[in-house]
Amino acid sequence: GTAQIGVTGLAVMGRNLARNFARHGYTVAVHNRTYARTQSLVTEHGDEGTFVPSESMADFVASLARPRKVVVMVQAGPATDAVIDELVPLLEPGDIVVDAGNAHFPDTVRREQALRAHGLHFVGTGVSGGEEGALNGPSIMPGGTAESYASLGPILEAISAKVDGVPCCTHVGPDGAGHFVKMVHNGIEYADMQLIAEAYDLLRQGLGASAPEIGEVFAAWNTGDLESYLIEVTAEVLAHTDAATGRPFVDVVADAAEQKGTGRWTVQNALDLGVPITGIAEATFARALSGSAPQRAAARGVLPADTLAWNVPEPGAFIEDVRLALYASKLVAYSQGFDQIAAASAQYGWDIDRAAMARIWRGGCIIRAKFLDRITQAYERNPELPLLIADPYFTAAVSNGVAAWRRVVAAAAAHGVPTPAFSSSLAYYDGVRAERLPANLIQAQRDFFGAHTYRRVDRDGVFHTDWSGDRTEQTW
Ligand code: NBP
Repeated sequence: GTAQIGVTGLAVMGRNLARNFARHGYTVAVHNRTYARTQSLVTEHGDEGTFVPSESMADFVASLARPRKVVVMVQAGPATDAVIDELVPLLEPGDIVVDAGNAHFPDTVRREQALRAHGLHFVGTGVSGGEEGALNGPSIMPGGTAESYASLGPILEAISAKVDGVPCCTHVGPDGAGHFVKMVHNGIEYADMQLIAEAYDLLRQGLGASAPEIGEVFAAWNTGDLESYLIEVTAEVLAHTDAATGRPFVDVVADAAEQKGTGRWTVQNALDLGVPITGIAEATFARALSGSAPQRAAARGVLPADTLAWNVPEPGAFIEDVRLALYASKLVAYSQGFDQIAAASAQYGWDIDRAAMARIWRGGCIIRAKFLDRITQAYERNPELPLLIADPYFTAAVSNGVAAWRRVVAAAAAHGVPTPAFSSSLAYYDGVRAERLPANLIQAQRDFFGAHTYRRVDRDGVFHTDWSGDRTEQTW
């Protein structure tokens, strides 16, 4: 065979990835379970490059140059396993199977192990940016062996988004590292979206501003520290008018948020690792609360809303407070997400370079933003940095916003406006910087009822007090 790369699974994502490869001059073998999709790709876009269509998996594999590189872009879960099972007997040692779907990283770890036993490279790869990104340049997060990246990497880098000429693609780490990092990316996206939604709600309730007016505020914010794809999208959505009613579009959209599950995976993993990602967790739960129809119906008219009349005396100052609070909360959410990457990297032996992760998220993905450069710089200054907001730039940025942050969270609480992500981010900030937390009392309680022992501030060692007896202290 002569094709340099193959794509099997030609629904929206796979079709656009195949076109992206072809547009970059690669000869692309294409295959799909249902042949009609393969035919329509070649009929509609055959002029964009060189496609080699095959009806059978065997012909598809035979059309590829060795070592073969096969990108699998099918539904995550059993469909991915079915395609892998079909591929493996047709491949030879040294060939590379790339799973570019949204697999859960433990599945990727399992598949990598299974394919390694056949002498095959399995590269679980996060691909962000939706269908538009797949076609015009996504952020790409490949796991797998360094050996596989040597031949696969240049092709993926070629089709990835570029920022300042730098590809938004790098080798993340072994086995499940790529899909893990994509998962955390999505978790951070949840937090970022929730924070933006809370800022919108504060401006709506505090100022009585209309959606288009708030859209103008977001458009202005997009020229400063907050500049990002999500802020830009927010401004556009808020400015949009519903054709049917003539009302602002967001005013006719039902307020029950849905999710496909990557936020949940992120939070579940954070609980396993013991990493407090309060921003992502609150964002995931806020979506769940918004969708809790029976509970919301039961509360309506029974639990008094108590939203006090909110007359903000100086709208300009309030808008600036919300902006500062949003930026500080966002820094906390990102700091937490990068902590989770560090913890997973240590736990699973991945050696992930956090500076590089922030770099490949600058383009092609949903959380793309200028400020990610700041994160890269922080981890370049100190690759072992234990807390992002302890880096000098971020410490200054958070300190600059902290008074505004407190005013906004306090005012929201006083007026009955829920700000779970703003509030929990502030609580995290106050917790992580506290000289002394009330965990001393937790330890004392645990020792009282469960003899769980405690440490002392004045002496080394592990101690237990005989609570049910004479209350003398024993060294454990
Ligand atoms: P879908 O997730 O809708 O999957 C459809 C594709 O899977 C079709 O090619 C279909 O073949 C194939 N397929 C299925 Br379903 N079962 C199969 C089986 N047992 N054997 C072989 N093929 C099978 O496609 P998509 O929306 O393009 O998404 C592809 C992947 O990309 C998914 O993992 C998804 O989670 C991920 N994704 C990522 C983003 C992003 O922003 N990164 C966005 C959207 C999706 P058929 O044509 O014969 O039915």
